[in-house]
Amino acid sequence: MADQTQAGALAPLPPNGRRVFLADLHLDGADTPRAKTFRALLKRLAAEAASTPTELYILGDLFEYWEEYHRQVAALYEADLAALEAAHKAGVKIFLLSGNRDFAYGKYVKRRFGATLLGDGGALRFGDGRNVWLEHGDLLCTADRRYLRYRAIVRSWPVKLLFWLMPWSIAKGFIGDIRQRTAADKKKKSAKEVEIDRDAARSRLEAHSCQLLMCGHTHRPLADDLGAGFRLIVLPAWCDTCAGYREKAGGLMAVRFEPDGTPGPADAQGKPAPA
Ligand SMILES: [Mn+2]
Repeated sequence: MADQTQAGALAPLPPNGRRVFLADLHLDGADTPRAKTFRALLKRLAAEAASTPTELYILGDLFEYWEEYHRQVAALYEADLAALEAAHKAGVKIFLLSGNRDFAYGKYVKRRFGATLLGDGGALRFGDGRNVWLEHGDLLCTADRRYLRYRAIVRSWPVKLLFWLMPWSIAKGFIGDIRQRTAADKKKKSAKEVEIDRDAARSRLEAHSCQLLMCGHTHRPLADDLGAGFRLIVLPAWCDTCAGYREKAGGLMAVRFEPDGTPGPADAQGKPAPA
């Protein structure tokens, strides 16, 4: 696993700055409510960035599928990419972690919306002094052995080379096939297989000298202590709730977003909560 701790890492937020953390948007190129709310949120962040340093962290599975070998992939997500680009131009800093769906990020997203790629994980420092480790969460589902084997294969260079060489007409078929299999596979998985391994989470925090681990992937939101001062937050899946987390001077809080991008208080499940 690439150690990204140095990539702009551990920089505390400027006093008036804010960060937004989202995961598992699973955008598919259609004008779904989850896509429209995301674009509305980007517009709002763009407006805020004029007066407030604003950072957006996407903890993987922004897109249902991503690679940069075929221009047809980016074309599919044009409305979302245009919204990300507009936010970037307005000053929003955008950080992407690899998901199990969208791990093949490269030059395109850097050029198009200035994305900082954090790959399989990255660290940052909160205003309250805590060091925070971010990752997608698939590597922490250690009971899901079949997926972890598959993961190693699809990310290997021979498979990448194969996809690079493949004409779009054939690649498209493969992608549809992978999506169907993943969906069918998900239904077959046991509860344990889709759970974050708490020991693995704790080891990760110890290895990177962090106290809080934030991830997504399981679509089972959670905010829990791991003991010895360590804490785990599994973000709600945006595709289910249009919710996430926000850090500003007051600390870290769960938020959900109205269709126009207005934030409101939420609980750890991403459900509306009293202010
Ligand atoms: Mn995932």
